[in-house]
Amino acid sequence: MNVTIPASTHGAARRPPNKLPRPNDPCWCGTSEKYKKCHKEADQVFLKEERKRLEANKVVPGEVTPKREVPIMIRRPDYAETGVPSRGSGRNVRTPEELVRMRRACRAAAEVLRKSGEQVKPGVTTDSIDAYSHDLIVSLGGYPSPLNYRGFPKSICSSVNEVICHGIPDGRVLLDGDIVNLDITVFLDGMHGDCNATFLVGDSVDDESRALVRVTHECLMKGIEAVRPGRPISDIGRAIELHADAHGYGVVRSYCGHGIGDVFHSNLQIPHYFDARSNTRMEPGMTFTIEPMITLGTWEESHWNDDWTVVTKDLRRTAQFEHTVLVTETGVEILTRE
Ligand code: HM4
Ligand code: CO
Ligand code: CO
Repeated sequence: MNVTIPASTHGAARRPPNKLPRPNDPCWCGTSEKYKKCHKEADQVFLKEERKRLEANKVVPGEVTPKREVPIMIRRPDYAETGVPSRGSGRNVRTPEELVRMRRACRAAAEVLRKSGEQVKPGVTTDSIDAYSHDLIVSLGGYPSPLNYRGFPKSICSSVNEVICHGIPDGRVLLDGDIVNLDITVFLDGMHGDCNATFLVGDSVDDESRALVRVTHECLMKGIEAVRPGRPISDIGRAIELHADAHGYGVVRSYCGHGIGDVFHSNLQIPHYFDARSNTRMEPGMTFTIEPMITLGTWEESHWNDDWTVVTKDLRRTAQFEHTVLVTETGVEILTRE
């Protein structure tokens, strides 16, 4: 027999806000009751249950396969053998000739990201996606920039659910309902092109994660729209943080966008939050990445003991999108487009 459960409001199993009221403050739910008399107890139960659920379902490291080979014909970056990248020229502005080569590297990265994203489906391992991306990059005449960069063991980064960035592709299968970020960087014609996107695995991704992925993409686009010659770098993070804040999301602080060109990561830093110290002014010819990592809960992170994998401290989900962009005379050009 079907019974209709009446829609309740007070005490309903609804997610409490990230910033909880103090006991004597009014409840977050909109009544005039004090928090301690209203949702405080229900929130404690909810959060305890959620912590248990997140702990039980967290991503665990899988088997990492041996380093893939790159044909001897393909031009490699300096760190390919040693793992130690050179400092680069220190110039943030590219010459027109460098920009021709930058465009080729960036277009290739965009193609590899799109096609690798098409491989995302339940039952597939992140290692098999790494193999696919590696082979495609090599077939385009490129070197997969992450491979052996400061000893990174794989050709792409794959970051699932609570993994913020720098996930190492491994034998874990993607599950229906996961979200996964693929971060692709291609070294081609002596230049690096860097982009990433977060993909939904299967059809049963929850609405909260779908909203996170959509808003994270909006954060990237708002950051890009803030790029203008003569303006300080801090405009970018201000635009991103404003949009994340409006949705109650966190902005990861320890990883920033970066200058990119003949080196994978140059000294130029692009924070995704407002930082008044980022007062360097954007100049036509600068190339850098914008790659906000946005979290459902806290922006604080912890690290696996593999030296690479960064996860949210509260194990809630996080998403990221990235483009490599060029500052033009009038605004911005997205380079990682096909
Ligand atoms: S290494 N992806 N990313 N990412 N590094 C292998 C795959 C990688 C990074 C990275 C985002 C921001 C900054 C960096 C970086 C130094 C400090 C050496 C310049 O490594 O800034 O590296
Ligand atoms: Co990185
Ligand atoms: Co990057």
